[in-house]
Amino acid sequence: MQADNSFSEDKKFHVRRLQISDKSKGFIELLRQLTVCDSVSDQDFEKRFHDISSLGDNHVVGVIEDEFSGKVIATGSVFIENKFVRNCGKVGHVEDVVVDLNARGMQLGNEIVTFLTDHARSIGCFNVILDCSMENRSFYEKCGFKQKAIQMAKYF
Ligand code: 16G
Repeated sequence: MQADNSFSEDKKFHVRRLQISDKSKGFIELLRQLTVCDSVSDQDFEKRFHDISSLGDNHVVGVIEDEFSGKVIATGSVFIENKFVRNCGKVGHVEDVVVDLNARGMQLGNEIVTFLTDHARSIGCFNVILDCSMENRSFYEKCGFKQKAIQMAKYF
């Protein structure tokens, strides 16, 4: 069935790593659909991009670009934490997953989360964890996650 949006149902989207040019393709505006994300100067964006890139496979931001519109329509990241517990194991933290409102219903969120969890597994993580709103719980359950604990936060 055709999803209620402007994208073709049989179009295949692929996930790739974030590039500096994605700032001009709506990446910041997309993050704003998830939470507070003020405008970021080109200079600050490049600095943060290089901070993340310097961590190599330990911090990966994935994006899906709609090649027709040239816009970034989905994103998510995974940060790899090196631990002492579980035989000096590694944990993948999945963060900042968002799909553009006009691109929902095409499994793009699932593609992003699969990309991030596959990455974490491929570099030896024993698990991947994330925090989400109650309304997104069933989405993450469909992605194979199970509720384990409760989230606690202190904002500064
Ligand atoms: C969601 C995100 C989290 C993000 C938070 C932002 C996922 C899996 N979870 O919990 O990464 O940091 O929303 O909300 O994408 P906040 O700015 O109110 O903490």
